[in-house]
Order: sequence, then C-alpha cells, then structure tokens
Amino acid sequence: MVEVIIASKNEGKIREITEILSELKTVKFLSLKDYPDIPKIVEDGSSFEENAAKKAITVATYTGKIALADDSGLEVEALDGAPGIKSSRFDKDDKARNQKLLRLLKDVPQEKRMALFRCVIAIADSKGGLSLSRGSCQGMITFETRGEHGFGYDPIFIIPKYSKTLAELGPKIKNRVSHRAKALKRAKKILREMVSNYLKDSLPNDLDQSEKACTS
Ligand code: ITT
Repeated sequence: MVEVIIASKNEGKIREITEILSELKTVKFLSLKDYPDIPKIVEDGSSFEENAAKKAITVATYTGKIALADDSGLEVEALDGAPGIKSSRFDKDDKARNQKLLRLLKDVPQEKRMALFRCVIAIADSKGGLSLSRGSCQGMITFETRGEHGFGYDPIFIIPKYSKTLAELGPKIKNRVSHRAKALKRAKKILREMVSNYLKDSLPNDLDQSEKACTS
C-alpha cells in the first residue's frame, strides 16, 4: 500500500475524494486530521490553481509522501464571480455563508441566478513533481436551502437536469456530476501512475527489471 495524504481539513471534501478514488486499491488515504502538527497553510494565492498547488506541495514536503489537495469554490454570476476563491472565508460557517448568499441574491430573478462550482486538484510528491486537474459544474442558486446531504453550498445549488440541489441529490449522483468528480477523473489516472511507479521503485534492488515489470 502507498499512503497518500489528502491535504484538507474539510470533512465533506475528504469523504467525497476518498469515495471517488476508492477503486485505487493500493492506496491508503490519510488526511490532515492524521497530521495535526502540520502548520496552518495560508491560502493567499490569486487562483484555485495556486492555492491547490500550495497545499499539496506544503504537505508533500512536510510528510515526504504523495499529497492530494483540493481548492474549490462557488462563482455566482450576479455577484461577478464572488465568492470564488474566497468561498470558505465568505462568512463564519456553512450555514452563515448560505444565508449571506441568499440575502445578497434576494432580488435577483430565477433566470439570473446562474452559478458555477470550480475545483482544482493538485497532486504533489516530495521530489517536486506536481500536476493539476480541473473540473466545473454549472447550476442555479435557490431561494431557500433544500436538502440534508453533502456540505458547504450544496443546499443552495441546483443541478438543472434534476431540478434538485446537490444536498437533495445525495452522494451517488453528486459524485458523478460534481466539479470535484470531474477534476478527480483525470487526477485518478495521474495518481494511479504515480503510485505504480512508487511501488516499482520501492521494490528491493536485487529484483531485476523483468521481475519489477511483473509487479505493475
Ligand atoms: P481545505 O482548504 O482544508 O481543503 P476548505 O473548506 O477551506 O478546506 P477551500 O479553501 O477549497 O476549502 O474552500 C472551498 C469552499 O467552497 C468551502 O466553503 C466549501 O464548503 C465550498 N465548497 C467546495 N466544494 C463544495 C461542494 O462540493 N459543495 C458545497 N460547497 C463546496
């Protein structure tokens, strides 16, 4: 098994990432909850890409293991893309953030409530390797919170195809259609390759190349 650290403290994200990548049977996922001593990472980048890369590189450097980070957020068209990369700092907790958004949009009619969830996944290793993958998911903002599943802005984000919020749809559908699911589709291939190289490299040196090839 190869240990991969999910560079996040957000339980909702950790749960979804672990579920979506569960078919990687040679990977054991840990998260920042298993590394309470890692210093707080300040997300001061000017893009999802910069913040995701910073989180993954910091954790890979600190632990010496492969790290996978997720930087994500919600862009609301009527608010010129806010809260965007500031989505987690928009207010003090999920409930307050959702109420604030609904308040700001109270006079915005149905047809102008378009929004986009974005996600960037960064995978870094301790030797300086870094790869990024992106995903987005289009939707509309509700007039009230709906549903109990998920986390964050899920109760106010409608997927038009289902006319339901992500919090009503639940994990099975969310993990197929979400910004995170899309970004992780490509990230999964990258991670599979990194892990297989890592396993090959960690075999004893007295195995010759043909024996190593048989293990991949
Ligand atoms: P880490 O940095 O520790 O991963 P975080 O919650 O601070 O956790 P971000 O900086 O990426 O993560 O902020 C993302 C914000 O967008 C945060 O408020 C989330 O609740 C929200 N968000 C991201 N993905 C979401 C999703 O799938 N559903 C609902 N809200 C989401």
